[in-house]
Amino acid sequence: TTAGNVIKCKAAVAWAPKQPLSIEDIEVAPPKAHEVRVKMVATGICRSDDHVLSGSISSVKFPVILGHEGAGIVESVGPGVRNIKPGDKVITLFQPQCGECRNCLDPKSNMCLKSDIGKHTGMMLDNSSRFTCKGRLIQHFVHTSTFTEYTVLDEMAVAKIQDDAPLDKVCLISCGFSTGYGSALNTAKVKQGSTCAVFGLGGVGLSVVIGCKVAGAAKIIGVDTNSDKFAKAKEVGATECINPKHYKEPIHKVLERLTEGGLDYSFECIGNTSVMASALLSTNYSCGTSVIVGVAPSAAELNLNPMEILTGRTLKGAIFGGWKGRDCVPKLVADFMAKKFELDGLISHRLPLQKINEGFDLLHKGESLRTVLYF
Ligand code: COD
Ligand code: ZN
Ligand code: ZN
Repeated sequence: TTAGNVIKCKAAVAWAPKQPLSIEDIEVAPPKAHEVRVKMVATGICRSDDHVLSGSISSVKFPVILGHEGAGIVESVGPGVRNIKPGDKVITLFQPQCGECRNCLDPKSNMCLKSDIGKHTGMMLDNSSRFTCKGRLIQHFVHTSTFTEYTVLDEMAVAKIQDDAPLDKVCLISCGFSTGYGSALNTAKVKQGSTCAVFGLGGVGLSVVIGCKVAGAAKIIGVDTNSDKFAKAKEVGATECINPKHYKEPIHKVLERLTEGGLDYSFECIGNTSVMASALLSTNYSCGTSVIVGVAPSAAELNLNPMEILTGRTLKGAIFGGWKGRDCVPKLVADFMAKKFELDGLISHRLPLQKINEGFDLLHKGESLRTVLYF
């Protein structure tokens, strides 16, 4: 039995920014109080992992085990863990839910104050690490670290899911899918019969399209400067797609015409502040709602004429689609199992952990929607 003992296993370690990951033998300490050790089964590669690797999130300390879109099986639990036991299937939560802080207690918020996003302590809640490699301490990443055969998670960062869920698919519920889907359902609260536009048709944008479709939107317009993205967008629910490069006039004018006075909802899934402004302008001046989903460069600022809001528009945003992880992720998995939505269309590649650098190359080349790593 491995419970209570250090586990030696393989992990993809990021020793320094701007370098390929390196597959190493690491040691994973047993879980302490209110912690869970998980054998990873599948993990997606997300753009945020790449942002860290490229050095653009400078507060993350190295060496670190990245990865935050994971699903696995509980190997052992530390003292005090009540609702999770060895053998349970779980999804990792980079946006944790401690259940006790001011934001966890507010039904409108999912921004648990114990989250490590932005702070990047790189540690478990007790301020220590469970990973070592070649005698060196290795940092955790946003309470998850999924690019390893075994990881240790604080209980607040673990969602227990049903036993029959396919982990190689539902791992996407851990980040990319839920971020887009929740932006439509929770943040915008898209209504039946409404008109929507989704700017940026990558994996996150497609998940917004799926959310708009599930909400019963009448029009879902995909907007992308790369027309190669349109076929997949239509496959998952876009009713039409437009390429801003094909028009002389600004894209918000085109959308205003297509929707007779502006959209009910728009979503920016790129991380470009000028697109954020045009997404806002393309909504109805009085009753439109625009949601920021993409993460802009940290120094970027949004340029708006206040009159665009004064007339009644709403501008919103959310991390992780507004979902409270431990409460909502099991329900999202149940909805997937009940075929409310599909995830297959979002997975473009599957690779073993050993080929993780190929997965990042596919991301850089724009060839992948989501690469899922298996163990
Ligand atoms: N106009 C229209 N389309 C454009 C433009 C433009 N000016 N520029 C680029 N695009 C298109 C590209 O052709 C591409 O199809 C799409 O926009 C962007 O897609 P990807 O594949 O680069 O990005 P995704 O879908 O993987 O999404 C990642 C985001 C860009 C949304 C990124 O900001 C993100 O990961 N956001 C998640 C927010 C979050 O909560 N993160 C927290 C944990 S990760
Ligand atoms: Zn992510
Ligand atoms: Zn909390």
